[in-house]
Amino acid sequence: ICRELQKRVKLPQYNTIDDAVSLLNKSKNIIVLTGAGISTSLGIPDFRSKGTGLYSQLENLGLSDPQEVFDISLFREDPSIFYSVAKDILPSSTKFSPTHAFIRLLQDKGKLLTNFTQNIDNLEGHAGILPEKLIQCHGSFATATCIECKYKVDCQKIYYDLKAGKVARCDQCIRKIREVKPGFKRKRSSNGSTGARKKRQSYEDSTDDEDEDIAVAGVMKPDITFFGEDLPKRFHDRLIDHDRDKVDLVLVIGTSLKVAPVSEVVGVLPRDVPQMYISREPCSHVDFDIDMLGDCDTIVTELCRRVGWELQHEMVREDK
Ligand code: CNA
Repeated sequence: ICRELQKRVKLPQYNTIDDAVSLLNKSKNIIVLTGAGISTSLGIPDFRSKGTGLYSQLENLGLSDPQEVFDISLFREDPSIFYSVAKDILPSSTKFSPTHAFIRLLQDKGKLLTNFTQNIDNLEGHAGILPEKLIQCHGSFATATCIECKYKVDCQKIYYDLKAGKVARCDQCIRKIREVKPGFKRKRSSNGSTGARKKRQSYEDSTDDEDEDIAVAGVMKPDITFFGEDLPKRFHDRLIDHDRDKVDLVLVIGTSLKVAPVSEVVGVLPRDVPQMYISREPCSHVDFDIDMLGDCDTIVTELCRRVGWELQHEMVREDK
């Protein structure tokens, strides 16, 4: 989308939280652009928050640039780096945050044009955002594909490997390897469990035939977009061909807007469409009309209160 990019100029008529409330009230086609900040209240770390973000935790992996964890060439070389980190982002429950519930509320009020999410935790679906209103710009953990034979599985199939930080291997590759080895027999390990199960505990340490088969089988890669990979075609099609002429308000929540091309979304939308930003830290490289800095769950709850909408969520305290 770079070709379409323009430097945004602030609209002088929108400044205050009252302006934000009136914009929410009158808008009918809102683009909500979200990032990792909307899931941190659930215990899922973001990338760049100092101290708690994943990048702060990656120094001990000896990476010169923490983004390398999501670099496709490095994944092909050594998938264990990604697998050692993925378990932290993969949600262990279907719980969603008050901010997810707020986006759902916009949908229920008929105001949500599209939720462009950079998140890969798949929690928008659990919050009830309709697939036709959701663009998962960086894919998600919902499915995984073998990097060798392209065999696709539901991520539930590799969930235990993901959660254990173990590199998941492709079942279809393993089957094929065994088909060409007719003498192969499944072995029992000394503790009575099958060799395959033993592999799940530690294929790296094992030396038996079965474990060697598994270790050379293709690696499963969750269908998230790594640096160096194209974004889904739907992202561009929806933004340029569908949303650009309809949008009447842009709401950016919980993202540092540092990852292109999603960071460029704000620059390709019509200049007269107001844009608001909700996050803990200011976003110095974009001129939003209204910046609301702080915890996003608190801010959306307050916005709902002022608009007169009831935001129902177990984490939202009702002050009478
Ligand atoms: P980021 O660069 O880490 O930025 C997150 C932003 O959210 C920062 O500006 C924080 O200050 C802010 N923030 C954190 N917590 C809150 C909060 N409670 N309230 C308000 N603001 C908060 O992450 P981005 O999303 O900008 O970067 C895009 C990457 C992150 C995408 O490629 C994702 O796939 C990737 N990611 C996703 C997840 C997830 O799916 N939950 C987790 C970690 C990383």
